[in-house]
Formats: sequence, C-alpha cells, structure tokens
Amino acid sequence: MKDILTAPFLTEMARTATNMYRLGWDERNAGNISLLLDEETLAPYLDRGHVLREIPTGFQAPALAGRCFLVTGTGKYFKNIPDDPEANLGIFRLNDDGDAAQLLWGYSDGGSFTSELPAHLMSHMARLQVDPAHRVVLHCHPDNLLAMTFVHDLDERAFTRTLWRMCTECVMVFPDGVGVLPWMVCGTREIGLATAEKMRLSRLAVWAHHGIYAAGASLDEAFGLIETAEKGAGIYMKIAHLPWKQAITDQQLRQVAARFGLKVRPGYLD
Ligand code: 2HA
Ligand code: ZN
Repeated sequence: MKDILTAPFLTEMARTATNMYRLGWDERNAGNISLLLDEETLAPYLDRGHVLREIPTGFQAPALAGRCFLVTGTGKYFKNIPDDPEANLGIFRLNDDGDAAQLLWGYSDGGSFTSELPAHLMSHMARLQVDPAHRVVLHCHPDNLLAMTFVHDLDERAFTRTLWRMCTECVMVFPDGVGVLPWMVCGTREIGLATAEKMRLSRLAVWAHHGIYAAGASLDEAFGLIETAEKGAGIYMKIAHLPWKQAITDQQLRQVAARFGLKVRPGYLD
C-alpha cells in the first residue's frame, strides 16, 4: 500500500482547508468538507475491508451505501488539518444499509465525522442525480455572504440576481444561481433535506445568518464557487448603502450568457 499521507486527495483537502481558513471562512471549528472517493482512487492507499470501527450516522442514505468518503471531523479546526490530518479527517465507507460509517482511516483521537453529515450526504445524493461527475460538498462561514443575509431579501431569485450584478464573473461561474434557506437549526436532518432540495437546482445554497454550501466535481470547483459568490457579496456590502451611478443590466447579463453559452437558471433573467 502507498502512504496515504501522500495521496493527492488528502493533500488537496488539507490545502483547500488551509486556504479557506486563511480567507477567514472557517473560524474555530467552523466549516466542513466531504469528498466522495472512487474505488480506484482509494485502492492504492487503503483496504476497504479493514474497518477500524463503525459509527452510526443517525439517518439513512441508501443511495450512497458502499461509497467511501473523506470527511472533516466534528469539532476540529481547519487550521490544524495540515499538521495532523489523521486526527482531523476521516475516511469511511458507508455500510450496506447506508446508515453507519465504517471507519477505514483517521479520527485517530476517537473522534467522528462532522455534525453536518446529514446535509453533506443528502447533498451528495441530490447532486449525483443531476451530475454524475459530482464529488465534493463544502461548507463554511464567509463574512460577506453572511452579512448579506441580514440586509438583503432572502428570496433566492432576488439574491442570485444581486450577486450576478456585482461582478461579470458571477453569472459565468454560477449561472445555476444560489439557493437560499431561511435560518434553521444546523446539524439536523431537516436542514440536510432542505439543503439537498436546493442542491437539485444550484450548486450553491446559502444558510441565512450561518454560511454557505457548495457542491462540485472537484475541491477547486466547489471552492471557486464560494470564492466568486463571496466576491460578489463583498462588492454588495461595499456599495449597497451608496448611491449607484450605473450597474450591470439584465440585457448585459443576457449578452454574457449568450456569448459563453451559459445555462442560466430559467426565469432568472426574464
Ligand atoms: O462544523 O460549521 O455548521 C461546524 C459548522 C456547523
Ligand atoms: Zn457552519
């Protein structure tokens, strides 16, 4: 077996968490990441039959039975991941009933997966239905997106359109828009279901007064989605209270969509 600490999926996870921490998106134990690992990716590093312990998840995810995930640990700090990946991260196989994690590596101090596992696994299920290349779910607490949920309408069409108008790249990076949930108790099955429902239509879901979820085929894609939405939210928070002299128009957004062949969320530019 190869040394798992050299596995690209592990080093990239640590690098992503570090970048998120440095950007201020993951204070203390904030945020969580889950990465769906294909069998051939994992095989050189771990024996899927060697289970260290089994941790019930408290909910059913039958569509993901037998699949393997790399997931951040509950209560762990993103800033510490590069120094001790084995304590702060875990790799598990979801059992055949899809309701328990069979730990294969990590959580070495007796820990467990993130408290937000329901939102992660339910989002993975929703995204895989619409995108077979889907692999990653990211959650974090970026300042400007959070701030925006206090001063902007939470209607997701309005929220999306505002972000699109804040910089030209926004509609290009997330033409599928941003889902928005009202404030809900985090870590629950309910918020997991509501997040997954949003993820059917867009790869971004904002949790009002809490943070954001992103999904993608890679860590870079999910990270880039949040980075771009947070950029838009930052511009908004800088200018929302100032008189505007000019702005990007709907007609200009439609021109961008036509030029780059974007599949813009239906009804959002009409
Ligand atoms: O894991 O961000 O939403 C800490 C959180 C909970
Ligand atoms: Zn959170």
